[in-house]
Amino acid sequence: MLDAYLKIKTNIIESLAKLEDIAASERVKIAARLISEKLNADVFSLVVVGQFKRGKTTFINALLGENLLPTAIIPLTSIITILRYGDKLRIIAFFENGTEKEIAQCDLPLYITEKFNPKNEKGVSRVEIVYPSKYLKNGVQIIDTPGIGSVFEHNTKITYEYLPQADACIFLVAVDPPLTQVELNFLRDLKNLVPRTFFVQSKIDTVSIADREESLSFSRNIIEKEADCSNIVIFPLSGKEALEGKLENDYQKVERSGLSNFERSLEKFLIDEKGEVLLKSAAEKATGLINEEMLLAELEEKSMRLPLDELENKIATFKNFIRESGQEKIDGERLLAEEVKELQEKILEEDLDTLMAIKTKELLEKVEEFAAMNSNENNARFAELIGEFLDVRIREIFSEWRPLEEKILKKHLEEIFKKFLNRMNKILEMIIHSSAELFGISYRQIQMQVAVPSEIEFRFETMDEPGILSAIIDLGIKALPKKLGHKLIIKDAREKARMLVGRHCAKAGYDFSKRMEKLVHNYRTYMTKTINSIQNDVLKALEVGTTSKQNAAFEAEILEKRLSEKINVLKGISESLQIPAL
Ligand SMILES: Nc1nc2c(ncn2[C@@H]2O[C@H](COP(=O)(O)OP(=O)(O)OP(=O)(O)O)[C@@H](O)[C@H]2O)c(=O)[nH]1
Ligand SMILES: [Mg+2]
Repeated sequence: MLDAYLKIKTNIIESLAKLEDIAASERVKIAARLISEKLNADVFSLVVVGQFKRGKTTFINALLGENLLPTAIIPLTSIITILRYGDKLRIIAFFENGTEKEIAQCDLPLYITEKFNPKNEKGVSRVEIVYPSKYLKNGVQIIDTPGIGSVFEHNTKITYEYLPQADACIFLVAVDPPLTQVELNFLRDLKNLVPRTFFVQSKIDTVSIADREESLSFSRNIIEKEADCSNIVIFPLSGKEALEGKLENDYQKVERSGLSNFERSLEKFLIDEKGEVLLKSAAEKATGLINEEMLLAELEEKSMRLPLDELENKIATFKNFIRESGQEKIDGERLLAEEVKELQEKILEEDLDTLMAIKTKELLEKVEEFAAMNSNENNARFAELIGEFLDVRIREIFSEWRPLEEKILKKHLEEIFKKFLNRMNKILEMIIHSSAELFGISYRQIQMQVAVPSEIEFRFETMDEPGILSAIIDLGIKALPKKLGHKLIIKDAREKARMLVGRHCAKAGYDFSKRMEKLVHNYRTYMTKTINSIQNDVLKALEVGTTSKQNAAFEAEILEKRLSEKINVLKGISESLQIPAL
């Protein structure tokens, strides 16, 4: 499985290793290693989600072909369980207090199930299973999540919190009952959080073919309406039968179970969409580096052949050109700073103002509703309940808003960075072009691909401080008559609601701005450093010519021979990097 993908990936990694070996420029060496490491460590998180008891864990076992994870009739999985590749089975539990512990397979249920670790009393933050499955070999991680919508609300929360890390989701719905309201709500959230979702209809072995068809078309209609799309594919399958089939080596059973059909689509997706983007960008970056190294080698070769006075003249012209391009760099950096400032002032601040106005109004209304529903409580309890209510709502407001705003800002930043990258690449192009022209060698395009916008890491990190509002009431209110007490408490709660929305907006604004500034600074520094280093590499290559002229003729001959060999090797690597269409 995924053979084509792996072959191309290995080829790129091997080409990069060869390049690293022969490159003269330290920067090219480092860049080649980084591309290779990234490609190697490439992690693609495929997260399996759905309402409780839809057969998620059974489905993962079926994909792996082994009864690895515990399943049950009662709501079971309670901890994020990450499966990744390794030579032999190893299970590591990570705890909330920062410690970790290797555990035996038979002990797995003690850590990841609601039954043996109720309300996560063991404080497990995640469990990682290293497992030698072909499926996990290409950097794909499969993640089992607790089911949503069961009586164990903390399970739903855990899954929601993990969703932003998903590269793609597999959403399991059942054949019976077909799509529920809980699932529909979940689907709405998924749309905003996960780039790609596969739909699986599980447990098809439990109903007749006619019922299966009816259920499938019911779910499809609803999902299509919700997703506003007319060609949703839902894979009907039986995880149970697929697993049995794999365990018994009965491949007809696996085929009948519907799993093979799903596996083929998943494989296609991992190659066509995930793989293609990833491999192409790595190959392009590698080709850029080869071109750079080739240019330097050709410049060296040329500089050795030119008479000294002519060479010195050309070096002086080139230095002059570098000085002139300095102003362009400064202009580009100024524009970048201005555009990011505008993003902060025009988008982020306006979004925060809107959020504050809408959410304050909404929250005040909800406080009134909540108060009316709890009018029978005594003052102390009433205050406590309202306090808790505000706590929960504030948390909800900002945890819903943050990822959405993050997406908006990221999109704008990507555009700004893209423009900056283009400007910087133009400067680089001029430098390269002028040196190639000056020395009469063929011009090769060299583009800075580093830190392209898709790699922008932009995650809002600050968490809410816990228990923002523990006491809303001062003790004196306890003794007042209920009506008056409630009135004062509501007044206090309304003020706190306003203050809290305001305070959280300000905090979010500050955090987002700081992170953006840091990103921009890193991006700009990296680009400028890269341009400077390329200029220096070119100059160094040219100066080889001046020093070689002081050497004995036979030494120069050896050097020239070595250079032309190197150019041939680089050409070979470049040719092997042509990626066939996947
Ligand atoms: N007949 C049949 N039963 C299945 C199938 N898949 C799962 N089951 C059964 O359904 C029950 C729940 O399966 P799990 O895989 O634990 O479900 P889950 O979605 O992981 O459940 P939670 O972790 O609690 O959310 C178990 O008793 C499974 O044996 C299937 O394809 N067919
Ligand atoms: Mg499960």
